Amino acid sequence: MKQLFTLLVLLSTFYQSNAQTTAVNPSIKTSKAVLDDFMDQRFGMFIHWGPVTLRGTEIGWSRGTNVPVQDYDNLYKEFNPVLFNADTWVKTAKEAGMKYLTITSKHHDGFCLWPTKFSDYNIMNSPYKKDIVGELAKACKKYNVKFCVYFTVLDWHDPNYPIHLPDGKNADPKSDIHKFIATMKSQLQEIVTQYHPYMLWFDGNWESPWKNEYGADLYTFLKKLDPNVIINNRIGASQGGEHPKLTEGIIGDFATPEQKIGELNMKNPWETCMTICQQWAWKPNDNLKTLKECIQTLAKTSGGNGNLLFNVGPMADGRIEQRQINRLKEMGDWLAIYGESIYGTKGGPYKPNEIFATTRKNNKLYVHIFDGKSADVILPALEGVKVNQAYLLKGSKINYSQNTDGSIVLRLPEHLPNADDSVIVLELNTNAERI
Ligand code: FHN
Repeated sequence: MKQLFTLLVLLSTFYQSNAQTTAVNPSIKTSKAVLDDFMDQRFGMFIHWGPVTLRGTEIGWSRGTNVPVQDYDNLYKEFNPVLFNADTWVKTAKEAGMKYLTITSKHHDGFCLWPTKFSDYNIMNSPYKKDIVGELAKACKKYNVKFCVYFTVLDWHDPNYPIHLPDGKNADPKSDIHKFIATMKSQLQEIVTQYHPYMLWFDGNWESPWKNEYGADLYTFLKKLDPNVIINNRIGASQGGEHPKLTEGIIGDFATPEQKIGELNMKNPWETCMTICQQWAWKPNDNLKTLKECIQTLAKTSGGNGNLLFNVGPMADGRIEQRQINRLKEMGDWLAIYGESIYGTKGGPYKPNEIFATTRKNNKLYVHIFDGKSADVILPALEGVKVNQAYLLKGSKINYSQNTDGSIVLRLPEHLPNADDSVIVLELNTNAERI
């Protein structure tokens, strides 16, 4: 009996301590005010870049698959992006209407785009010898774009990380995950104290060596360095399957649906990450998304109350492809007219669909019309809501009626101003954000 009791005490102690180490002290979590500011930005640039662009294959994932490991790991010796200009990249983001920029400081291939003291596998040992991360941080400050950093918790190049190839299964017995984490913390301390990122975008949390308690410890460590740094939900161990929502026990400040528009969620912050082409890193002749896809993705993301982190893959010489720049400029031109219906708005109250999405701010409900084919768009009734007036944003009045059940009928003009997304403003008898 005594042995059984001892065993029960040991087990409960183990589980209690384990539970404690996988949770984060609520008092250090990012404040609502900081997260609200992040969600008001709505639109950011993601950049996946590294020596692999010399091959035009996928960053990290092509190491040991499309490109032999030996070749891949020596690409940095040829990497000399002499046409890289941080101001040009940041101005491209700004002209696209993007409010923040996230650079892959270190992706799964382990190559570091800043002069870290904790790994020789970094940009200063390439022919280029300049601090890419630092240059971008400076340019973001100059052009008032929020600077953010992507960092992976898996590193197939580092001998202390147990797995050395994409989808590798057998942990290397010569590896040492605790030394790996110590190096990671030193590198993150460099990044946070030298470049002061607005947000840290973690990735790579799905492989077996990464434990939830490592993520809890890392979140706590980072918050001691900067209590206001925003951290995504890929710092704790993945719960399997798609990148998780922000449910109980998930460590991080916002959810990260990938290559798809997240679901309408008025409670927990989320940000969709998506490629403007198909590959994250640059690939010759990759499929570029149409302007309709780009604008409607942004509108539906905002309509779902989320942000869009839209990815470009710069080329090996340091330039972003002109066709990607042109597409982003077209998005910026749309936002120059309709940005009021995106930035600083809330999503909902309707679930985005193929006909329309809605965003809202104060007493205004913005109806994003994606398909002007039908003469009318009918919005289901909203309790206690009356429409006082309706008009095209920056345009003429819209005929409308409200049925006895409260549903709203918008009579679309024969020609809408924008085939991809024309925005109708409904001025309501109440604060639209409280519906
Ligand atoms: O493996 C990475 C991938 O290369 C890319 O960085 C995306 C961006 O969200 N994240 C991982 C796949 O989920």
